[in-house]
Amino acid sequence: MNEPLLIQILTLFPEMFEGPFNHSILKRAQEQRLIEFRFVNFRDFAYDKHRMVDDTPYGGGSGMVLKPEPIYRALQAAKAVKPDAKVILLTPQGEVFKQERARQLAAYRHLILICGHYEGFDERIRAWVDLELSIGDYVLTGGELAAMIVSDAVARLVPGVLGSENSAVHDSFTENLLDYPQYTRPFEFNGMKVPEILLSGHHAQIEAWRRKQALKRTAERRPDLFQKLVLTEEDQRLLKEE
Ligand code: 6GU
Repeated sequence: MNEPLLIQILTLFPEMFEGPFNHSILKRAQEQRLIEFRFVNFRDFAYDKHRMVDDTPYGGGSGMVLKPEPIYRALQAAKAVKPDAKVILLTPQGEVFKQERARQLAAYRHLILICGHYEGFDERIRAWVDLELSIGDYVLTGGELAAMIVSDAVARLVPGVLGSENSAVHDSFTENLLDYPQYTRPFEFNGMKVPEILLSGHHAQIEAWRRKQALKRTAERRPDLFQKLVLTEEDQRLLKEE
């Protein structure tokens, strides 16, 4: 039995993670010991009598800045749990998180995610991390939601977390490609019918139809992804059909 992927999350708000991490696939993955989450509250590493984790910015200005010492100590404690951690800081200034990075992170045995909060953090924290990640071009109140998203995307790529039928092999085939349209019963609903091809039983034709729909949908909705695709001759033929 493999050791689980350990994801340690440094946060002032560990309770925020209770909902997302304790349901459905992430819950089962923890029960199966495929992944393990641990929370380190860096307030526990603030040793002054008020357990201060933030302070006013040097140079003036509004808002509070996370202090370096509690995060440094929490990080040392987290690293001691298991060697070879990849330390990741969640910040809107980081690399935009993509599937390719998720796949790379799923190969690690130990990830440490640091959630910034409030208005910002002391710049010196940056020196202790291997990677900075942002989940997109918008501003969140803190790194917690971003850490949940990164954790979820990485966890589902750990072997055994998903059923074999929806495996990561499928992902790598379809990366940069939007999903094809899916249908289930009933055949007709509110006058809208399921495409006949899906009832034909012709597996090769169904696969070709799905591939074509996925390609067309990607071209229309996400030209940025479409231009990254390496199209086969068959793909080019499908795109030229009616
Ligand atoms: Cl990682 N943190 C915050 N606060 N806002 C974000 C983000 C992270 N990624 C996108 N927006």
